[in-house]
Amino acid sequence: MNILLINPPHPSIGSRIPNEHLPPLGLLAVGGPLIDAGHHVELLDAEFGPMTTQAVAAEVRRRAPEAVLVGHSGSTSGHPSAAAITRAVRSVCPGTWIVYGGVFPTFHWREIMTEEPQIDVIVRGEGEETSVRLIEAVGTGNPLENVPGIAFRSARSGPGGVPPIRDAAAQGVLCATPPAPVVQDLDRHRVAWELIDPARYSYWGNRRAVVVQFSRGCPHRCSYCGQRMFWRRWRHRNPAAFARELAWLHRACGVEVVNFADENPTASREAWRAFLEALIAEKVPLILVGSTRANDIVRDADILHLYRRAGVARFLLGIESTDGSTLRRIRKDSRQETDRQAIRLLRRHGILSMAAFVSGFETETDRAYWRMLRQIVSYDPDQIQALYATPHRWTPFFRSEAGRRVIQTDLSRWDYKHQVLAAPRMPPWRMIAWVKLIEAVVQLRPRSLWRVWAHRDPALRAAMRWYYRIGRRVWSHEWWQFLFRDHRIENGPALEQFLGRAQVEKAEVQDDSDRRTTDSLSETVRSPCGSLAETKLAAG
Ligand code: B12
Ligand code: SF4
Repeated sequence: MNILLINPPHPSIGSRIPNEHLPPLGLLAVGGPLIDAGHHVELLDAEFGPMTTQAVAAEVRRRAPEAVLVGHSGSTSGHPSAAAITRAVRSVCPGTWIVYGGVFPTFHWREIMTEEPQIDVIVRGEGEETSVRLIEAVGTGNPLENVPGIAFRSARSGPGGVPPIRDAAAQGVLCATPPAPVVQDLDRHRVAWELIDPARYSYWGNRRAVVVQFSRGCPHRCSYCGQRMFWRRWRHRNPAAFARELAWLHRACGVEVVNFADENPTASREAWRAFLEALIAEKVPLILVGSTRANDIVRDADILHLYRRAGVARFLLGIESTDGSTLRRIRKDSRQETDRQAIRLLRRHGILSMAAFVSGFETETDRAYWRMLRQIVSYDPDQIQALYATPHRWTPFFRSEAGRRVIQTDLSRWDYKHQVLAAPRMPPWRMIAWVKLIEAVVQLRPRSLWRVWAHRDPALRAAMRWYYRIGRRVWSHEWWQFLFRDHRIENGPALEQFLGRAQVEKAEVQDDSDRRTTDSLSETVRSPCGSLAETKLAAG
């Protein structure tokens, strides 16, 4: 089959301010198995330009694929753009199958299938195996009911006396098959690197870059985190094979920077250490950047030299809050002292630390922000990233905030860089003023500036200058957006009214012995779609 993968342009600061793009790993991960199954696959990356919706539609018409597969990693805030593209594609290619996948559609399939009749199928969960089964069924005319992990409209009506759920366009019965199993062996499927021109993608100050995944998921249970709910179980790739792939990316494609997509690449000390040693043995001068937990850095104090030798240049640490009771409430499973120590250890080993903190978890008061500012300065990270608490429907945090008012109803602004929930004791202007003040103080204090000039590693000095250049633009852009672009509403809907009911109950049933998340994707449907009504439909 002729398949076109489309990466829609994302409106957020992360995509638009730096004039650099990273390859859409999610789509490439889906593309590899499809190519290996014998299909002809191409990629249209509309982030470049960015392409307008009309230009994307014209390009799709020109290429005339039999199926387009759309998805974006920045998935909640990317949804409006993805949906607009599917509408435009349908208007120019009435016969093309339109398939949509990713994290947000996985948990909002019911609403999306109802509101966007042009979308034929939503792939729920990981895309590698489901896409191959789906495209095979589409190509051979086999019933879609037999493909686990999808939602679609069936022409068939509900079984014996059960009222079917009909979509808005009344094209058929809305159907969801049982969840697909997680991809057990991450080495079984390959990423379709051949679909990109590596020279177009860069990061870290115009260095050729890719996104990769050593592991999926996370064994921890932070209440606000949607990612662990999506991937369900922590798994990792074969460390040696993964190191070989990175070395190949360097030697064959000229890749210099590797950005880890992992939620928690260091969850297993043994596996991570094996990877570091294998990569060191490959002798490739790669720059590795990623995110991990402060606890793991402290745990690995004795092997941090291996991190550095393998090329780790920066780790983002999700500090989230500097308040002990908030950390416990959001189940961060971390302590202030650990966060502080991790930053010190990284510095000692010549690795930059980026501390991410989140506004909106505590009762926002001037006193709380003042305390946060002093604490972050005392942590002394090299870089900080300020985010706003953004409730995903598939998290316990969403459930606990279900009655809170939404002040931002434009989903494209749900990108962690905009306040979306009302704070009972603080107006939005004061919240952004505190957030911007904290960013400015932490980045502009003499000690930070001194490091930019005097850090012993010239490569890290250059990387820090790059971050300051972007940061300066983002900082002023966010003020500009706040003052002149964003439309906040005062008496907005309650969270649950806006996004639908929480979908977290089953996901929270965990086996604490190994912290293996049960099937969070089964929120709605466990039985085949023929018996939809037997199941408890959590949403809508
Ligand atoms: C690397 C990264 C970035 C990079 C690069 C993005 C890129 N080009 O890939 C940068 C720094 C630019 C970035 C920016 C942003 N990011 Co970001 N980013 C990530 C990160 C760490 C990895 C993304 C990734 O490659 N994942 C691995 C791939 C394999 O997973 P996947 O994309 O979900 O794809 C799988 C399935 O979802 C499915 N699938 C996906 N698409 C499709 C499509 C079809 C048709 C099918 C069938 C299946 C399918 O199959 C794939 C394989 O199983 C994730 C966290 C994470 N671990 O995912 C955050 C993450 C995606 N980012 C996030 C956000 C919020 C943003 C920003 C909005 C931040 C900002 N304010 O600027 C922007 C958005 C712009 C953008 N370009 O994405 C959030 C999204 C939250 C949400 N659910 O909405 C995440 C999940 C972080 C988090 N912890 O919450 N990001
Ligand atoms: S440690 Fe990070 S990835 Fe893991 S559950 Fe917490 S926020 Fe999510």
